Amino acid sequence: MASHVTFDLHARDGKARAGAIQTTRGRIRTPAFMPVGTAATVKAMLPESVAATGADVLLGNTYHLMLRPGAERIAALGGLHRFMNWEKPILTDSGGFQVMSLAGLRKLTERGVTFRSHIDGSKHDLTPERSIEIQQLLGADIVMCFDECPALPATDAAVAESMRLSMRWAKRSREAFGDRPGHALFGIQQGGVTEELRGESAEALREIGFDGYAIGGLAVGEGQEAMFGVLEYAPDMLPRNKPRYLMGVGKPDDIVGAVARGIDMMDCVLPSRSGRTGQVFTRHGVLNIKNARHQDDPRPLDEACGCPACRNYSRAYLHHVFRSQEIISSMLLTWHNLHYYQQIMAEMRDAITAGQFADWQSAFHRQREQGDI
Ligand code: PRF
Ligand code: ZN
Repeated sequence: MASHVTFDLHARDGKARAGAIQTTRGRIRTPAFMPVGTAATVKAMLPESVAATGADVLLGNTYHLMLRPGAERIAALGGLHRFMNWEKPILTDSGGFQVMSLAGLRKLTERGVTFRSHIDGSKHDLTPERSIEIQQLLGADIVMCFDECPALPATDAAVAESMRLSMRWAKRSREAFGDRPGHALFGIQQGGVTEELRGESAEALREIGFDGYAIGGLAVGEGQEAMFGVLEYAPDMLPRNKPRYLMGVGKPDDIVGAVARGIDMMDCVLPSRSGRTGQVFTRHGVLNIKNARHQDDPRPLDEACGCPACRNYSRAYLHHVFRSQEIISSMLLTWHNLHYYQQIMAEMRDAITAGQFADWQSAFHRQREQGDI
């Protein structure tokens, strides 16, 4: 299979891995964190600002973009990269997960899923074939298989049935994708928190063959301990020479724990969404800028952070603009949070390369335990 998307591993330290995915639109340094640009924007950020935080790749969403403004419209306007003014790689999620969490009146069949739009109630159809077509119209560099993700807890029988449907859809996704040099297709492992089902899913995906492998179906209510439990074995079931992507994760300590267990890529709305709700992630833990204790505080959010919010503004100012619902509040806090996430990723890549990941991880946890922020 011709593919100009390649993955090179540079270093391993324990189970943690550092490397790079090379695409025609540039290099994705791994472990990578992908900011979420659901509606063709990382909310409150200019694309050049997102790039300045250190992001190499964005995540876009089939579900949102098919509903508004429509995949054919974006294609006619030159594709998603041009439409949103982001030249670097884009990975698009396939829509199944968003249909299940956002859409109304869903009906699931072997063929796919019909649902009503959460925006205007209009009726739509998604199948593996249509999801792949939409992602192609958008011009995604990395395309995800169409899958189904059951909410946990669920019975083993329900998880097994859903996983097997997702594996049949993975086969159809692969066939619909065909051979597209310069574009990659990732499979998505399902199977809940059951080792045997995760194994069966991995085997089905390996047999079909993908350019990368995602771990889906986690961070859906099972808790960190159960998620880490699955990550003790699930990454080892996937090919070592391909990127492993943990979907929809997570908080900073989830991300560090996932990298320690062999994950190469992640995405989450948390840093950007929290930026708009006043939740700030720092080396010392989480703070809420809404809190009155910040109103006279001349210090930055984090004196060691190099982002514009920390270099140029006090906590008192950020508290004030948040309370006043000024737009700059979302801009500055989102920038800080994304910068912090990318800072962690860069430090982890360096630590893995230097063979000092365990030390880095202890220091990460120690700083957070010192609390008092
Ligand atoms: N499948 C897809 N997207 C996802 C997930 C999944 O299981 C998750 C689960 N955390 C987040 N996003 N296609
Ligand atoms: Zn900052």
